[in-house]
Amino acid sequence: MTTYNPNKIEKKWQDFWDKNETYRAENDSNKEKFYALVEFPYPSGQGLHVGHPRPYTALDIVARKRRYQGYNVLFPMGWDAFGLPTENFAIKNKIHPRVVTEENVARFKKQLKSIGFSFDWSREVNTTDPDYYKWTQWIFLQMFKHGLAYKSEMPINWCPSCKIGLANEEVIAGNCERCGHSVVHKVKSQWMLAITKYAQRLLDDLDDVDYIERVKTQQRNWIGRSEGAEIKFSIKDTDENLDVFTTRPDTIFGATYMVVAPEHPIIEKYSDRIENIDEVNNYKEEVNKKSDFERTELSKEKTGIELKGLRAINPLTKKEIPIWISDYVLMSYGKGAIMAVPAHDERDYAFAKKFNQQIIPVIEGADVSKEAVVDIDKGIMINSGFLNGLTVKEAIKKSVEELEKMGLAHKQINFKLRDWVFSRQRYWGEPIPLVHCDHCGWVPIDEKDLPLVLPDVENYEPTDDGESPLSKIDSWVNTKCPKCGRDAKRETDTMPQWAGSSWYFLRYTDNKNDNAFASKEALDYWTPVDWYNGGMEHTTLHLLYSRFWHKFLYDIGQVPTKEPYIKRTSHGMILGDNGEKMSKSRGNVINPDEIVSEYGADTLRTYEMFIGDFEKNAPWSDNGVRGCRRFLERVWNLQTIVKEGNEYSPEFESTIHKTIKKVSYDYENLKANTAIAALMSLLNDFNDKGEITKEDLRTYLILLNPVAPHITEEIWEAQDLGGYLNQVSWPEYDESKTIDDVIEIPVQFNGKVRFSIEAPKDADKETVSELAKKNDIYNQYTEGKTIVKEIYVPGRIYNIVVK
Ligand code: ANZ
Ligand code: ZN
Repeated sequence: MTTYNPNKIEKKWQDFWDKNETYRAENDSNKEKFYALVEFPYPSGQGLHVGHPRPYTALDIVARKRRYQGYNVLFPMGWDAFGLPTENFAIKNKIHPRVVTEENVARFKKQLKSIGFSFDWSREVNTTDPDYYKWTQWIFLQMFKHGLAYKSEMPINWCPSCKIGLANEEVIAGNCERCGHSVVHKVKSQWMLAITKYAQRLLDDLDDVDYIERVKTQQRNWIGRSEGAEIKFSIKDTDENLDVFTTRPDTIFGATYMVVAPEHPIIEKYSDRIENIDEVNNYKEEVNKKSDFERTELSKEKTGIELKGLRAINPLTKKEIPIWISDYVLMSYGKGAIMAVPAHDERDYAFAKKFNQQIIPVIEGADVSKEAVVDIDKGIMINSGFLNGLTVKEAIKKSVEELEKMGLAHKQINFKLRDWVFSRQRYWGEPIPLVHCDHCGWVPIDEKDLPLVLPDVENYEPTDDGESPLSKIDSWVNTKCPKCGRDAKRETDTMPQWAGSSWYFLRYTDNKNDNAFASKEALDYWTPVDWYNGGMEHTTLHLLYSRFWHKFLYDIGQVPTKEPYIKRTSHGMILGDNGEKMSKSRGNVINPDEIVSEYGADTLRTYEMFIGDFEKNAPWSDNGVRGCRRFLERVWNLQTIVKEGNEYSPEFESTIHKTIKKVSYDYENLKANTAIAALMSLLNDFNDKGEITKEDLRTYLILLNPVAPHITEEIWEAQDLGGYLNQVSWPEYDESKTIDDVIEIPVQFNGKVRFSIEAPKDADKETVSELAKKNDIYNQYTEGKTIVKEIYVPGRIYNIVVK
């Protein structure tokens, strides 16, 4: 027997799988389908990161296992290749971004292939390919035609360094997600997508999908539905009302002043009445430099200016109260103005303390001498006129009812979610296929003229006025109106990187189709995606955006399901060996190529699965890598102790059945780490005995194969275990053989024993319940009834109370 040489065998099997198209998914198949999806990478100049193989291996394991279980598996890969880093590299090095992209894609592909993922490469997609972005543009045009794309002058998040507008989701703690520069506000005319029209559905339909809880929670918070009321406060000596949004109309008797956002229009409107208008304008200028994040941080020192000369009237107390401006009130939320209730709101409290505003508690027992009392849901109203004595819930209802009668309030539901800023003043993105005609306005280009191909330019840098470099190509900009034929100008903004990734999983189902983004048959068969794994950082970006696009496509009859993904899971990061995030500047980056060439792809895969709980961050450890390599060497050496035999060795039988059960469960639950541990333990048992049968080895290799596909195929072939490992069926286990000490447990219905089951001595209630359900008699006693209670006295009796 030769020694274990991964460099040789891994290349051999990768070529074999390629040549035989082993992992090709068939569109016409009567097998049950399984669509596993991992987020396609951005092909950066740095090459593959060791973080990439972690989720890819985890789903590769599931994909391989499902194939052995008889599923027709689609496990595709592609490139999310538009975007800034490539463009910035192109600018710096004077190379066309297309060339940069091609080189990066080639490198990434080679790297992914060297790790032996079972991707169906025949379905590869690339968002920068005109045959692909033709359909990105097509979908955008449908949105435009349905009124979901509109142009708006609005204050946007502007990164002065990248010279682009950013979506809220791209601003992290006040800084540009890409370059880290702090983001300012700038008014610019931008294309917007009306994702807010889908806010309620994006929220509601989370109930129907199987996403891990933290993903659902993040999306819910981001959508941020809040129920409350809009209330009108009048401005003294004017006909003007100041509208506020509040979730706590019950506290209105405690509203002792008002705050409007510095951008609020009343300032301009009444500038001649505001005595300190210069001071106010200075303050506005300061605020403009801050991000929403900085403005609304709870802990930050409150600032503000009173609008001297303007007073509001509290509609219920009829008292005159001052109006302030402060940056903690955002123009973009609610009405851009609040009634401040310092006794029961932390920010109002801090503000009132600093600027000496009156604090009136309206909840019984609230001690507001030191801080706001915000936990007020259970209190009784005081200091509140006709609301006194009511509970908060009653007071909310009553206050709105009264104000409604006076024509001063109505119920209102607000969302935090904002429309999506969809234009970028950059080169390396999909051109927006619209033309502006002075006569007809914005006109879509004819669908038969798609794709609208990105023209070559000489210089990719954005212009100093922030326009896209496309705006400098007159021959591109000047065109004819598709509607009336007069002179017109093309839109020169491009789409954000999130465009192409909002629908890529649909293209995989039928990636060469010229007539549609995918055929109806392909979509009917493959969608929705059964399992999508991706980074938590995409939860409120890509994941939300693609759900929105999908719902739109569903509404216009282009896809068969409301939701794109049945299940969503998320992985933790792989950190440097010092526990910090891997980065060049920290000098802790591990190059996957080096691990593959030194230890082998199977070791890299095994290690990244063994590294820890999938959903948690885990630090890299060279020792851990070596340990996994040694494990695989010991697997290799099993070849020295194998003898003929088409049955399990009697002493291993029970352990093998248990291992099949455990490994099958673990792979499906992203617990490859504990599956590998079980396989290590079984290996020890094999070595302790010093002899195994071919059947022992067969099952062992199949179980390990999804994690370490190359070494297992090679041993399979070398030991002549029959055909190719990649053609086998997943091993079955016999439940009874996984049970050690079996005891008999009587099963009662409403106190009468009806049958008994055999269960493990230490079985828990779930196991006993599962076993009981397998008995036909169980159905007789439960059919058409509800189970009110289940009592399991361990080892003695299982009683079910039905009604
Ligand atoms: C009075 C009040 C009393 C409030 C109280 C809260 C507690 P959510 O749940 O996030 O929707 N608010 C409204 N518009 C605002 C804006 N543009 N910028 C900053 N704050 C704004 O929060 C709604 C609450 O946030 C509203 O209810 C309002 O303060 C404030 F004991 O009104 B509340
Ligand atoms: Zn026209």
